[in-house]
Amino acid sequence: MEVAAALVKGNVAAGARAMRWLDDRDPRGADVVSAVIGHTGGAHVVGLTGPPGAGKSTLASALIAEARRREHRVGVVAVDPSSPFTGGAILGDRVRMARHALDPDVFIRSVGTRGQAGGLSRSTHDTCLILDAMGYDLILVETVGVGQDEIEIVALAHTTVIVGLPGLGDEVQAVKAGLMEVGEIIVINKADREGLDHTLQHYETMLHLRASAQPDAPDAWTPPLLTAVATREEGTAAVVDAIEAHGRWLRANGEFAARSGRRARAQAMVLLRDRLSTLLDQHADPQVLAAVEARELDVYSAADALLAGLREALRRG
Ligand SMILES: Nc1nc2c(ncn2[C@@H]2O[C@H](COP(=O)(O)OP(=O)(O)OP(=O)(O)O)[C@@H](O)[C@H]2O)c(=O)[nH]1
Ligand SMILES: [Mg+2]
Repeated sequence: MEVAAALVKGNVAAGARAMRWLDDRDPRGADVVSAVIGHTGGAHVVGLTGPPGAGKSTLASALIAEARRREHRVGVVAVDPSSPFTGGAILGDRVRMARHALDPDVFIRSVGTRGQAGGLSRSTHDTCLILDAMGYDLILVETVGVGQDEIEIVALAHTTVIVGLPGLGDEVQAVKAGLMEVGEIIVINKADREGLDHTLQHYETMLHLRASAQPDAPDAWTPPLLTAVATREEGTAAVVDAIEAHGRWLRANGEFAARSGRRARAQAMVLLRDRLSTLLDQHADPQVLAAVEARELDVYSAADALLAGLREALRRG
């Protein structure tokens, strides 16, 4: 298959086409995935998450610059959680990373939901897979840490970087949303702003509480607490150091492959649910539905009848 062969050689147009097919649910997308799967598994997927405006895109741009100096090839996935409303944010993402637009070793893509349940994680996963096959060895996934969908996405990365900022407010929300439990590297960005010491103390306490809640393991990962001024690229080399260190830790513990495996497994379930939902729409017996609507049949019996109908349809192929 031409597109698959070209994209594993790093051809950008072929990669973009495969991503579009996957977005459009064009069956050629699935063919590409099955053709390139043997070329995947090498990329280190890093989730960057935190409250709106924390400086995630600016930080991503600085991390790209540093990672390029270290000869990484970098893919970036900017996740757009609520498509109709985030035109501005995505535009901001593009602007902040624009200086890398002409670098062939950097590939930046935005993904949205298109209104489908699970659509966000599906598009993110598909995009990461294609980037991985294209030979991008470091993939940054930027999400706003607000919704459950986004938390699920970051939980599936190899490494999760929480981006906080001085001043209490939104980042407390992020902590409440359970992000703190999944963060492996904490970066307080906008360290040039007031209230840094207070915020650092707050995060130190959180990390301390988290560490004491976990059983002692000699080889456990201790999340570093870093500060950065992304606009001036200050502290950003240390963030790349931490990402690389976490990558080494994951590989040394067999966790790298384990996390990739869990991600693939979760993705298979997402696809299965997606297909079942299509099947349900196709095979839901209109007579049963009409009977429920007319209140001739209760909803529980209706669900049983619809499921029996679906089983029968599946048996017939
Ligand atoms: N003072 C200061 N401003 C910064 C820093 N990093 C980013 N900014 C500014 O903060 C604003 C938001 O930055 P973004 O990188 O768009 O933040 P974001 O987290 O990607 O925002 P969303 O994607 O909309 O959630 C921009 O005006 C940046 O220039 C920093 O370290 N210090
Ligand atoms: Mg952004």
